[in-house]
Amino acid sequence: MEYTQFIDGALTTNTNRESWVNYNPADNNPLGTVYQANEEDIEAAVASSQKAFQIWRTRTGAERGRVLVKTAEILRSRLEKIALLETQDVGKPLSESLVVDVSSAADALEYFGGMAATIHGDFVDLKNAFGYTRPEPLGICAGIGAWNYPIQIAAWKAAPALACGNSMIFKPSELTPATALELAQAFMDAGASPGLFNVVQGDGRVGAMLTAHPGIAKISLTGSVATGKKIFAGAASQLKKVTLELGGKSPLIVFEDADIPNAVSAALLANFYTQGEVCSNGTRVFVQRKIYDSFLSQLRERTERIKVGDPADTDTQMGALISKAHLEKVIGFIDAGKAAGATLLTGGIRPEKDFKGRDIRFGNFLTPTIFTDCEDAMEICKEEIFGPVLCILCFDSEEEVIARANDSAYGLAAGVFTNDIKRGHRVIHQIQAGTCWINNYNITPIELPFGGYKQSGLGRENSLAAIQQYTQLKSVYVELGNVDAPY
Ligand code: TXE
Repeated sequence: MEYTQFIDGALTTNTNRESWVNYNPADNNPLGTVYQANEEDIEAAVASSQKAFQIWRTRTGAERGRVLVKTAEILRSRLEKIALLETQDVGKPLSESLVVDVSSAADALEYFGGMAATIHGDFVDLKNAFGYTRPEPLGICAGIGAWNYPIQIAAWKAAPALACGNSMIFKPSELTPATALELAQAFMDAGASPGLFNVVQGDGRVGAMLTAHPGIAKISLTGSVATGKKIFAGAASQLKKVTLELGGKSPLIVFEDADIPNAVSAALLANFYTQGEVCSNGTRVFVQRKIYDSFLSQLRERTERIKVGDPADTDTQMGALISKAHLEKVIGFIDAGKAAGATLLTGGIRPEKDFKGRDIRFGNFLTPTIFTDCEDAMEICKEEIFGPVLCILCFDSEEEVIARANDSAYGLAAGVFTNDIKRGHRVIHQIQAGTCWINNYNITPIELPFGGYKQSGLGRENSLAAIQQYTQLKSVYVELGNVDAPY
């Protein structure tokens, strides 16, 4: 397989570029070669995107919406193929990619496709005059993606951008080049103009080229806080608009009156789904002292039942981490946790056989890990690990847990489990986080905004809030009388 650029409606064939091998995390066998976009590719992508933008901006919202909805239909018709590509690229179980990744991408296209015709301004009656506003497109928007949800991230950026009349150049993570190309092809098959959604491959250097390019009006990143800060700084010289969906170390708070089986389910999903490689994960699980022992015994028992193994087997519940380097990084955090005095209750093992006895020693596998005897100041409780590592912490009072939950530079997400309706809302209103759940976790319907407070990002994806991220507002005053001048 050759992962090249997708520019002006087709895959490019020029492969005399810097390149690297793309590996399957499940066995580290090569899947193909990725070709890094060069300056020439970036210029071609910008020229093609500009041409498409000039056509697309004249389309009505209804016309734009039809293309987005058709693209969603095409993605759904190719669900099995794209889900398998995602599983091979990311290492996530097919049982996830068949249910979440492609569907969430299609949901975004349908949601913003349906909204496109309703994007309008306001009318204001004034004294002997009137005013109106126009939400206008920005131009070429660049999307830069992370490796944990490649096609979902690409669609969560492309759908609102295109619904608002922009064109997009998207750069997937250098570790997951495959499914952005599938989305590009689906747009073409849905009747989009060539260049409306271009894909360039590459690492941070290509991302930096997109950020610096004067022909690109906006950057939308999904990635780490460190990268978000680099892009924010790079965009500053041109006051370029940015949306930043970054990392987190989010609290999941379980009060003594919570439904414990449900709270345990949420803690498992918030730490081990997609091998724990989810930015909004609730990796600091705060449990009220009275139920701590019963919660922990149920959590441990169910964690040790999780089926770790071949991601391509639909019975598998947890697959392989994205790369050897990332696996080593996560193991480094586990070693640091032990050295700091936390107790490794279960997990943290590199299994040689999976739950069906298959040899998985060549893949990036790690058994789901729980640390107890944690302290808030420990590195494993402060830093984002981005792997299957759960830190459980005990608390006594509501005031105490709110203060501890907020004691973080991050502010992406938060969850609260309680059957006291007043307490649930009272607590969640005091948590400094942008994306919150009461009695569930990590449910992200397109209808709700997704994004963080503090260093977890800027702006929002999904919901009506995304429209403001991809338009600029013009106000127009219309005089019905004369100009009243004192001169
Ligand atoms: O991020 P990286 P990764 C976060 C998650 C974790 C990280 C893991 O919390 O911290 O992403 O993903 C490009 N200029 N989220 O390792 O390294 C790079 O090529 C421009 C949060 O991929 O930051 C890649 O395409 N671009 C998220 C992208 O940035 C640059 C959900 C991200 O790379 C660049 C998923 C530069 N200087 C993961 N350097 C959320 N909040 O939704 C790198 N890139």
